[in-house]
Amino acid sequence: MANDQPVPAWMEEPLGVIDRIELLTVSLPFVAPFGTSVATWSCKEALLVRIADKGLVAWGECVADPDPYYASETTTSARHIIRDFLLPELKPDYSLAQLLERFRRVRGNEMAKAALENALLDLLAKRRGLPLHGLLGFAPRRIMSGISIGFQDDVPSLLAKVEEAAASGYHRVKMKIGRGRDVEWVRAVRQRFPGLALMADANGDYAIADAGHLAALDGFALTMIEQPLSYHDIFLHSLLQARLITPLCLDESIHSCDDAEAAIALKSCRVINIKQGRVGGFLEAVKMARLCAAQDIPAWSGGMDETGIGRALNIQLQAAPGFTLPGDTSETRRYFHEDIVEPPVLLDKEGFIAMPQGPGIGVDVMETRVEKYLLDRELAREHGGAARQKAKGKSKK
Ligand code: OSB
Ligand code: MG
Repeated sequence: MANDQPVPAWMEEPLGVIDRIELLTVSLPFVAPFGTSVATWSCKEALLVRIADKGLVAWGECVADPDPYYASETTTSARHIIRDFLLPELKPDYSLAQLLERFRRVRGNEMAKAALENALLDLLAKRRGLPLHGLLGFAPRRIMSGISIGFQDDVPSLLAKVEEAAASGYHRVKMKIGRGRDVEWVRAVRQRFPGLALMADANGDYAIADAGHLAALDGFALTMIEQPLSYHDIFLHSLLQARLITPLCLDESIHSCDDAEAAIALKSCRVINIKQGRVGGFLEAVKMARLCAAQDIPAWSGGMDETGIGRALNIQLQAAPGFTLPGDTSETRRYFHEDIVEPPVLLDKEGFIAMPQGPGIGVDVMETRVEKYLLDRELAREHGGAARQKAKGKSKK
């Protein structure tokens, strides 16, 4: 790894022959639509990487949406990148470190890379019978919880959602904001919940010309404003941060540790939302958290409304040093009536979330439920057999 950390032995051992790799797309209906300034999603469509190897089954989840509204990658582009550019690099004599080095040739496409890297990490951890946090050498700990509340039709509905979240014990509440749905909505929540740890996420809805307008949010003691400006901007955020008292947090703009370093050096933000899927995987996310800690930048683990596979990974990740703030890790029932893993994520009496102790991601994938929500299944790699064969194509859409 970087930041001058010693490379662990398991990263340098050959990956060996892997029996079978499949790419599956599932679509799980949400309990309620999730509205943001960029899109409203009513189900979670996710690309899953399933690795079957000598009796073990390992999983990765790509955080891309089916559309390019939050980020440029999609479930379909990630499938293409994994199948046609990343999997061909996978050779039995390569170690994970060597493979990741090969992946650098593929520019961008962090979500695709993360899905495959994370599935391989799950496999490596399961081969050793260790939970992911244990593979990385981190002590288990219960993690803080946070909730991201999407747009609601009116202020009373928003207040009801916030009330419910506060009563459930979430350690902080995030509300979505956007043009025309900002100052008055935040004011209403703050007036009703004066002591609540509250933040707002704009998903890039504003321009630097809105700085004066955004300064009105300084009156509400928000813990931070997430990604007010464009999804690919770092510099203009530094101009905005200089004009606001409220700390800014970057989400969409950060794809790598280099981006984080640039943002910190430019004072574009005082907090970073680390989404392992957006930064190219678990290992880059661990590095980024370490970088943030070294620079006194609080960081937290974001979410992408993942199924239980990605959510489990986000929980394992928060054993790493540097995740000092509550993130977007919420209870399963917030998202799905039925998830594809067991057990579901639950808050304890103090609002914390336990870290699963089982091998790898630490939760069990219910394959009958994967089948139930399956849109597409493709055999991408089979040892000694034909690769790239369409094994199943259901169209439910
Ligand atoms: O901007 O953090 C975001 C969900 C999907 C895409 C982008 C974002 C979000 C969330 C919810 O805010 C995070 C979660 O609950 O997993
Ligand atoms: Mg965000």
